[in-house]
Amino acid sequence: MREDYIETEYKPKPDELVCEYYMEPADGVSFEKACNHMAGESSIDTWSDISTLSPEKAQELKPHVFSIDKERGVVKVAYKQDLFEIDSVPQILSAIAGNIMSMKLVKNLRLEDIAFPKDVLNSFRGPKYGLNGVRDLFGVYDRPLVGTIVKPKVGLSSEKHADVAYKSFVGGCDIVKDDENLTNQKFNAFDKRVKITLDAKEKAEKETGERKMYLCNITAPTCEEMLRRAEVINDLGGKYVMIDIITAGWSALQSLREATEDMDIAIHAHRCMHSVMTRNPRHGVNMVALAKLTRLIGHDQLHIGTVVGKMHGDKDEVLSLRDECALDYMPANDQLHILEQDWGNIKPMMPVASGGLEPGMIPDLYNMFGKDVIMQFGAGIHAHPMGTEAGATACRQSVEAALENITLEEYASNHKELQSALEKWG
Ligand code: CAP
Ligand code: MG
Repeated sequence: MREDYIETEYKPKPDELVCEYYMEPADGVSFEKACNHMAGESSIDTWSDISTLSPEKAQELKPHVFSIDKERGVVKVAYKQDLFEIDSVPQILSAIAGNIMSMKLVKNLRLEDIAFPKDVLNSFRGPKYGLNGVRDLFGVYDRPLVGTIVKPKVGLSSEKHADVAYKSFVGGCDIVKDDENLTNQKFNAFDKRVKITLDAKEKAEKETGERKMYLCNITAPTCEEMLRRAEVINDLGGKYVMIDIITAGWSALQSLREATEDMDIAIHAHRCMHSVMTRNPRHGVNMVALAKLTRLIGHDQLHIGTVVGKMHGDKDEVLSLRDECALDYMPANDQLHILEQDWGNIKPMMPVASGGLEPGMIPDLYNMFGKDVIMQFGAGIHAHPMGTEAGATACRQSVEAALENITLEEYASNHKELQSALEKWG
């Protein structure tokens, strides 16, 4: 190990990818040693002296640890883009969040953020629709979009699934989404479910005069099958797919984005299992980094958390995620471990707030996120005392109240669905 990667005077160059890490060395290991090994092992070095790489080449490709804050455990590293296959998220992650996470030399290590240089940005498509394209799909510009996840996650027949979707749509949902556990099971096979749920969507569109979208889960055992499922949806006139980004894997996400370039299909990114990596504030990968990779690849919308609902994620974290999804330029924020990112031509994604939401939370969500968000309700619609349709209606009523700045209690006095929701959830 060369152990000369620390250069705090160094200024990152435009052809370098910058990573911010949180670092805790193991007992008895100096901060500097841990930083050197982390930078070396993620690029051109290993645990003992090697002479296979010429000194000239090592000089050209070596990483630079250009910022160290021992007190806060914050380290920044600049990596030459030539170290990477710049259009491969799996390869980039194998380097910057790979074996270094397992080294005994570190007690804890967390990849907080990645800033992509222009050449990396330009080698990805980014979202095809993005935030504004999603709005165009619905023709809705002046309010948050309301979605639901059919519940329970698994167990319903395809017919029952389509019926719950229909009731959600006519009640007021813009979006109906499959749950993450539902793919292609015996009780609710993919091909049948897509067909009859899209039929239910069309029926509801005719009856309500609103554009509706069905986000069918195409997560599959192989990329081939995942893409077949996307094509089935496209052939049936569906406009959306949902994919589970962590369990499907980054190659699947890149393959899907490539394939949808020739289809009229938007991509909804569901992130279950992310907390295995993101929840521990001292180790793993910050969700912000995963969100940026998802945007780079080109998914149109991503779950970001809610603050008020059932999932972990404080306001700082959720709003950072929202900004990283939705802004064209992200300013650096040292306290929040955010690196500066100019997104160039990569479109913004639509953020999705989901997890333990019910109609009474909508004003708080609206205050936090404004109108550029999809608010998604599972049990908060299907557990409504008057049923699914009324649950969806209660959500739309609550959105109206929030937009008009009327208290929910007042609005509920002549809107019985909202009244019933407030009685149940308080
Ligand atoms: C929500 C949900 C979503 C989570 C994902 C669930 O259902 O369908 O998958 O929101 O979490 O299965 O829990 P409810 P996140 O509305 O009934 O809670 O958005 O944090 O990724
Ligand atoms: Mg779910």
